[in-house]
Order: sequence, then structure tokens, then C-alpha cells
Amino acid sequence: MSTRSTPRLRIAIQKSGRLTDNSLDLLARCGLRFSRARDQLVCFGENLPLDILLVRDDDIPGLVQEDACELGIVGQNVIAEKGLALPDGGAAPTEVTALDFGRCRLSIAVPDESVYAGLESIRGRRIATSYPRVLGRWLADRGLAADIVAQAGAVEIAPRLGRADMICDLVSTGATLAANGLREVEVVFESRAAVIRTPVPVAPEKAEWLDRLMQRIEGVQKVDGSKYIMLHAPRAALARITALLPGSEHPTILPLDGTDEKVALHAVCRENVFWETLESLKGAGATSILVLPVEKMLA
Ligand code: PRT
Ligand code: ZN
Repeated sequence: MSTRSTPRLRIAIQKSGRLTDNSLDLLARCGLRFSRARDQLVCFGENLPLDILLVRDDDIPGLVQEDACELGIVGQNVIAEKGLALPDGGAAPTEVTALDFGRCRLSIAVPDESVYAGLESIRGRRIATSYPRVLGRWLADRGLAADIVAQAGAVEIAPRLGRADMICDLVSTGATLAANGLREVEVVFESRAAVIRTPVPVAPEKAEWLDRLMQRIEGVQKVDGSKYIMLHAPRAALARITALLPGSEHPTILPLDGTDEKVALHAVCRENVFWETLESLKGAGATSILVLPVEKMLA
């Protein structure tokens, strides 16, 4: 437990935006208790030596890189763009683990009415984007010269304003593109939220908590996609039933009282279990099928 003398860790997360709720939820599920007041910059961890710094997402890689925080949660899109801004040999924060939220893609989109005939249609055109470095590298990798129009926001209106021929912006559902008469033609970068850590070595007393927190984050990630399944199976159908269980190689087989033909099977499935799977299990002879959520897991 935390004591007065334990040095405190800091994790930077987005103050207010698409990643905020998921980031706070992840920390709460790692066992951290904190109270959050409006407009607060720092949330004090009440039961662990860990404080939360609430900032703009764009500032997170810099804060972690400068060691103002040991950890950060931010989109891989931001990590990539800021990482490319570092001078050669500059120490970037290390990405430790990718998370299961904040999924989106950085894509090139063209006005609905314009013809797109593959990469050659990009050559020599003006592309508005808030990700000039990631886009620049993607173009360079393909030997394409184009005119990158760097723009902080509202990229999707650049073609209508005559500032650009196409855009390169984040897409999740595609609704914004559609509303602006644009269509997605190339995916430049796939992204989700990730945990980054300082490139600077961490003092041993802090390192222990840092490792523990990382283990807990990985534990939360694992259980999110996991289910515990219990069923009764005829011995003769065990191989078939086991093959139907998603992501579970070594189930536990237990004897059942009063019968030799049937056994109980317990397994952790590392993927979600859908109704279709249950129906197939039943079809293969399984009975008394129960699917339970997994709350915590430590490998
Ligand atoms: O104030 P601050 O700088 O912290 O926030 P921000 O406005 O820069 O970021 P925010 O909250 O919009 O996004 C934070 C992170 O969420 C991004 O860096 C991505 O990693 C991730 N993310 C996931 C997204 C989206 N999905 C997304 N759809 N970020 C932005 N968008 C925008 C996109 O730019 C476009 O305007 O949503 C629009 C497209 O959405 P669809 O659903 O219409 O396709
Ligand atoms: Zn931002």
C-alpha cells in the first residue's frame, strides 16, 4: 500500500475528449481510487502512489518524453506525429501496450465528385491535414510528391474552401466524411489508444509500482475479451466441443457424480462467446452451458 514516503508516479491522460472516460475507467479497474473535481489538473490517487495529470492529448507525448510523467495514455496517431517531430536521436517515449479503445484510422479522402484512380491520383495534389509528418512519411515511402497543407482543425472543409484537393484526417464511423461530401480512398495509419512510458530510467521504488500498474493494465485488457464457460459434455463429444470454444486450448475436465459418460468442462475463452457458439456447442451435445464474465486475471 502507499505510504507517506513512497515516491509517487504520474500518468497523463486526456482532460476532456474522446479518450477521457475510457482512460479513467481503465485506471479505476486497475484498483485506483481518486476523486475528480471539475477543471482539476491533477487527481490524487487515494489508495495507490499514483496521480493522474489531466491535459490536452497533444501534450501527453511531450510530458512523458520530458519525464514530467512516467506514463501517458494517448492515441497512436498523436504518438506517431509527435515522434516524427523529434530531432534525430531524440528519445521518444516507448509505447508499452496498445489499448482496446480510441480506434480510428487516418485516411485520405477525396470529394465525392472527383475521380480517384489509385495512388497516382495523389501525386502533385494539395492535401489538407493535421498530421503533416505521418502523411509526409507515408507519401515518401510510396515515392509520391504532393503538397501538404498543414491545418490545425476543420480539415474536412478545406476542399470546399478551395484550400486543398483532398484531405487526410481521422475517421471512425465515416459520418463526418459523408456529411462533407468526401469519400475515403486510402488508409494511411490505423490507430488506437496506447500506454506510453518515459524513456528515462525510473528509480527502483517507482519502477516496482510502474511494473505492477502495467501488469494490471494488461490484466484488464485480457479480461475484457474473455469469458469463463462451464458446460456438461458427453466424453465422446469432448474433442468436437473443445474445438468449438474460441481461444481456449486447455480446458479443465472434471468428473460428474453418478455418470461416466458425461464430464464437466470449464474453460476461459479469450474471445467473446456469441449465441451462435452456444448453439453449436448444444448441437455437439453440450448441456447446462453457462457463460460468465471474467473480472480479474493475472497471468
Ligand atoms: O482537446 P484535446 O486536444 O485533448 O482533444 P482533441 O480534440 O485533439 O482530440 P479528440 O478528443 O477529438 O480525440 C482524441 C483521440 O481520439 C484522437 O487523437 C484519436 O486517437 C481518437 N479518435 C478516435 C478520434 C476519432 N476516433 C475521431 N473520429 N479522434 C478524432 N475523431 C474525429 C475526426 O478528426 C473527425 O473530425 O471525428 C471525426 C470523424 O469521426 P466519424 O465518426 O464521423 O468518422
Ligand atoms: Zn488534441
